[in-house]
Amino acid sequence: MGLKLNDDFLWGGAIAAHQAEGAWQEGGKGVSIADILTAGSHQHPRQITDGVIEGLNYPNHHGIDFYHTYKEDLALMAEMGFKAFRTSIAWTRIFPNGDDAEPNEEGLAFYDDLFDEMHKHGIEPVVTLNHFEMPYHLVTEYGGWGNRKLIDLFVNYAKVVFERYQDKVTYWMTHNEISNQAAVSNDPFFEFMVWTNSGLKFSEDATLAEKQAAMMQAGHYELVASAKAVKLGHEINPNFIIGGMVNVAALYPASPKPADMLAFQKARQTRDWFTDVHVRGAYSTEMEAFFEKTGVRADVTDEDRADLLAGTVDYMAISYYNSKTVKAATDADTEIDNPSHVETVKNDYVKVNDWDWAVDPQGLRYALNELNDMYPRLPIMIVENGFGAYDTVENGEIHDPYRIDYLRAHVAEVEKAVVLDGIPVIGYLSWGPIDIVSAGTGEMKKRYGYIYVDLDDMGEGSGDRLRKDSFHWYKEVIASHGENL
Ligand code: P53
Repeated sequence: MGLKLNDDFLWGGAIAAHQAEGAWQEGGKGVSIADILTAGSHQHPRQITDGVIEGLNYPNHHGIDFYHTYKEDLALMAEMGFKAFRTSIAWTRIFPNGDDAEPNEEGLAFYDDLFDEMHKHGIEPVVTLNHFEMPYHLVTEYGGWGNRKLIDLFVNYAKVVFERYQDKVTYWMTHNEISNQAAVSNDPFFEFMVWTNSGLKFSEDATLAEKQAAMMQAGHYELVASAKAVKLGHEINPNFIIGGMVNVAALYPASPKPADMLAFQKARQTRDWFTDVHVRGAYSTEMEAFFEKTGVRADVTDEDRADLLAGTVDYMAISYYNSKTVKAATDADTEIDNPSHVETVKNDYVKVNDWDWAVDPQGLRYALNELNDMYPRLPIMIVENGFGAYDTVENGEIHDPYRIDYLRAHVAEVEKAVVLDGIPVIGYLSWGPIDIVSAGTGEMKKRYGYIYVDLDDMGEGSGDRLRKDSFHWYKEVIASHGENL
């Protein structure tokens, strides 16, 4: 028998609208930035196309058809005993273009039904406002989050949904994984992150410094928009619990060599500066020094600073998948002041999955302790954790011991963090409780679910839902409050 968590702990799972709903042109929905991302793979990055191009595969167009299947899908979550379920509102269902004068009633009605259905099962909705799916029109007409006007457009969208669902939703978060874009590099994955976070696309000849400046300016507007939404949300319903959301990869230095330690520390500051503004309402002194020196993030007003301070978050939502080990890029680094001076290296102490993500359960306990060291007593909700893997179906059964192993090991570390370390973790929502389209690669075959969905990378298949072995395992975990792993 293992450790046990309290009755009010929020066990459940999490998805995002663009990876699940499909129905990309139904109910008055507009085109989002996810609708022009092609399918990729571990080897080939997803392409960002100029609009939708005939003949290419855009997996988010079909998702898993959750827009039509949510009732049967939620019934399966309820069968596992879910206490909470996280999804996002597709901004483009509410404001198809992002700057429409009036919201789209059909989109609003869809989420009314979705949240009502959750409550019928006693499942608490946990809602992300902006999960990699801003209206594409805001990119083509405004230049994405590089434009200050996005602040008001976002806050207006937040106002509409806060008012509409004020009696149905308590737990909110503003931007999904806002800090993914923080580590600027020439890696194609950075291009993907800054697109999904900010709707920014760079020309071929843009320098790293230019990319960094654009990202930091956009990030600043996103943070101001988040803070204004938090303040407004509390005015609309003081009981709202509104958070920021970041990916937390546990960070380690490659060696105790002083230059590696400094590189590790700088990588951590890069990872954490968005969190810092969400929680403290101000930029860290390290970030201020960096801005000062480089002259980036030019447009920051006194009013912005006041807004940031007035809209600090009630909790932090985090995703955790892996750890990352870093070293100084060169021995000559006397002035490690830029993320590009940090190199990620393989850690021989941890294994990787088929997509080279380091599997490190203890790193989750480490990351939770570290967060509580930085922001003592701030509630933390784990809103993503899971194992992307290939599954095979044999006679209608899916045996996924590798997934159970991953989840068991991570949940055990969460329980140690809560019970033994006293970290205020309020929930554990694993990623993709039902198979969905991968964000990073656009594949269906990178599966996280307890529930198998019979669709392939081309979106072909019956769409049938099947319970994997992990389904029965997670049901028992929840029923025993985490005691039976
Ligand atoms: P996929 C990068 C780094 C960490 C998490 O990812 C990330 C990403 C972007 O892929 O994404 C989060 O589907 C994200 C989800 C996503 C999930 O992790 O690439 O919030 O939308 O599906 C898993 O395996």
